Amino acid sequence: MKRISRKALSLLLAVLLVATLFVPAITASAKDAANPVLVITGFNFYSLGYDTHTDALPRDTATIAGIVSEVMPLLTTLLSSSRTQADYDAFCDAVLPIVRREFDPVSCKPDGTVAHPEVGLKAQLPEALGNYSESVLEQVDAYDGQLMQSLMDDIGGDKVYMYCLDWRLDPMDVADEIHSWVQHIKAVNGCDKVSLAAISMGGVILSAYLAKYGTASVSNVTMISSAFTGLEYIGAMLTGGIKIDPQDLYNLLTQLVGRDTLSNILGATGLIERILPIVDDLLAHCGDRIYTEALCPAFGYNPGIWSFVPANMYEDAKAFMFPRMDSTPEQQAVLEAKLDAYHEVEANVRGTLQAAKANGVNVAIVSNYNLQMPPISNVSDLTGDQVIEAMHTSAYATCAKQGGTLPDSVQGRYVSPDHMIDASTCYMPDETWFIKNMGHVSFSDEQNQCKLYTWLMTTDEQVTVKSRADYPQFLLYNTETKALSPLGLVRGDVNYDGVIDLVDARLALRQAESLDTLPAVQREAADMDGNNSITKADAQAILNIRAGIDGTASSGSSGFLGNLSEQLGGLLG
Ligand SMILES: [Ca+2]
Ligand SMILES: [Ca+2]
Repeated sequence: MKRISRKALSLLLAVLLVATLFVPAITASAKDAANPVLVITGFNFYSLGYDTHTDALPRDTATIAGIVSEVMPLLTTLLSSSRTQADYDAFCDAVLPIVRREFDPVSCKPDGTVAHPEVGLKAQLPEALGNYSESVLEQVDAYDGQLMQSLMDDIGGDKVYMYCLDWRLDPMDVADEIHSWVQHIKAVNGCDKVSLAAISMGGVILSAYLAKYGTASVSNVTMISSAFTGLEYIGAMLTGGIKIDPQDLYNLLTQLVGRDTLSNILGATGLIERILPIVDDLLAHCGDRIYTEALCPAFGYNPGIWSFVPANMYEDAKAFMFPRMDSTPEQQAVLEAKLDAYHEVEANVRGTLQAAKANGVNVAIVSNYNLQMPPISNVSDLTGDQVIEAMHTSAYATCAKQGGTLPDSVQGRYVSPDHMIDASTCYMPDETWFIKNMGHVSFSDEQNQCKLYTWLMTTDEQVTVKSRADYPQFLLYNTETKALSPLGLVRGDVNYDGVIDLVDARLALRQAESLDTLPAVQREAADMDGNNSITKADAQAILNIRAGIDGTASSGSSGFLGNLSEQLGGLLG
C-alpha cells in the first residue's frame, strides 16, 4: 500500500484546519442555517372583502346592531305567540332570508365555485414578512401576529412567510397555490427545503399539499390546532345533528366572559332561559327549512366547509345534505367530485404523515384541550379548544368528555397526568403535544408559549415528546401569565387546572363524604397528608392553602378555621 506523502498529509491537515475554523461559525449561526418557514393560516371570517378595507361579512358594531334590531322584533313576536307550526313558519319566513342575505357574499354556487368572484382576500403578502411595514402586517394579523413575531425574532423576518387563506375555495386548488409559493420561497432563499406549518384550517390545506406534491421540498410539518382530520361538530351539523345545549352554552359563556359577569347578565335578563326552549322547538318544527333555506345556500356548497367533515361521517353527510340542496344532478356531480378528492386526502392523512416522517421530515402536532366546544351540535360534550375538538387537532387521541376523566383502567405512558387524554391512539403518539386550557390560536409571545411552536417549526432534527424536559407531551397553559409548564401532580389541585381553590376543596370533601368517587389521579392530588385516604382533614388542608395558611389542618377551634369549616359545609350541597 502506498504511503501517503508528507506533503499530501500536510495539505490535508491544512484543509482540515481551515474547515474546522468554520465549524464554530456554522453552529453559532443557527439563524442562517434554518430553512425558511411558510405558515398556512386558518379560517378567518374577516379575511375576505371587496377590497383591503371593505369586509364581505358584517363586522362593525353598527352593522351587527342593525341586523340584531331587524331580528329582535321577530323573536319577540315568536316569544309572545302561541307558537304553533304557523308561528314558527312565519318566523322562518322573516329570518331565514336575512341569514341568507348576510352570508351570500361568501357563499358558493351549487357546483362548488365561488358565487362572488368580486370578493377575495383583503390582503395576501407573497414575500417574506420582513419586507413589509408594520401597518401592512397589521392587515393580515388576525390571530397569528404574536406567533409570526416570535418566529421572525428566532430566524429573521427574511425567512418567515405567511399564507392567508380564502376559506371558500377547494383545498385541492389551494394546494396548487402552496406549491407555487414553495417553489418561489426556495428560489428566493436558494434552498432545497421549506418548513411548512399549518394553523387551524391550514391543516386541511397542508394535508392536500402533501398528498399532491409529496415531501421533496419539505423539512418540517407542524400542525398547530389543525383540522386535518375534520371537526366533529361540523360533521354532526351536516348530518342533521344541530342541537343547542343549555349547560354547554353556559359553560362556554363562563369561559368567555367569566362566571360573575355571566350571572349578572343572565340574572338581569333571563334571556337565555327564555330563548333556549324556543330554539329546540324551532329546530323540531322547521329544521329542514333551516337547512334548505339558510345553511345550504350559505355554506352547503362550499368545499372549504365540507373539508371539515371527518372521514367517517362523510358518506352520511352527503346522504343528508345532497337531497336538501337546490342543484341540478350535473352541478351536484361536479361538487361531489371536488369533495371526494379532498376526502380521499383526509382519509389517508395518517399514511401521508407517517411517510413524511419516514422521509426525514420533522412532523409535529400540537393540540389544545379542556375548553368547552360550541354548544350547537349533539357532540358539544367533547373537549377541545373552543373551536376544534382535541380528538381532531391531535389526530385521534382518546379524550375524556369535557370536564371529565378517563376510566382508571386506562393506563400507560401516553396517558396525561390529569387522566383526561390517552395519546396512544393518536396517528403520531410520540410527536403529538397537548396544551391544557389554551384557547384556539390564543398565541402569546410574552412567555415560552410561542417558543414551543417555533422550536418545532425550525428544528433540523426529528424531535419527539421526549426530546425536551421543558416541553413534555402534556403542558399546562397559565391563562394569567401565558406561560407553559409541564402538566403534573400538584397536591391540592385536585382537578389539575393549575390553581388550588374552593373547587378542589369541594371535590376532596365530596370524596371524603362518599358523595363522589374521584379518579385515582385526583385522589392522589387530594390526599394532602398522604395517608391513602381522603378525609375532611384533606379538604381542610386544601382550604388552608387557598386561605394562605401554611401547614396541615390543625386546631379547628380557631375562629378563622371555624369559618372555613362552615364554608366547607356549604360546599357540600
Ligand atoms: Ca384546581
Ligand atoms: Ca388523606
